[in-house]
Amino acid sequence: QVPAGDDAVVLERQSQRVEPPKMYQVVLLNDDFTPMEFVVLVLQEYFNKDRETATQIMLKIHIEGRGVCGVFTRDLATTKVEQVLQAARHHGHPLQCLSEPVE
Ligand code: NFA
Repeated sequence: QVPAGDDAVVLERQSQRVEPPKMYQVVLLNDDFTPMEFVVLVLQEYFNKDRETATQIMLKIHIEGRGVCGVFTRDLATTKVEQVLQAARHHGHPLQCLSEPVE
């Protein structure tokens, strides 16, 4: 039996705090112009993939049209999208990147 008072307040605060955050997947889209090597480098640089995994993800995007590069909290997913789009623009590639809620 939990007595009413400060303990109950603390328990209630904790039950609110431990809800897992909504997660967002960052997706790369295929296009006909961005070099395969650039996509592999992006996956290594911004998504911490090793070269083999990056190559597999790039080929999946190339074949299926899109692919998930990573899953993040909302702010980090937004930052990843901005970083990828800025790098692509900087190099003159039309590579597209977006984030969307998981599930
Ligand atoms: N389809 C691009 C090409 O043939 C490669 C690519 C893969 C682009 C994944 C974008 C995403 N050069």
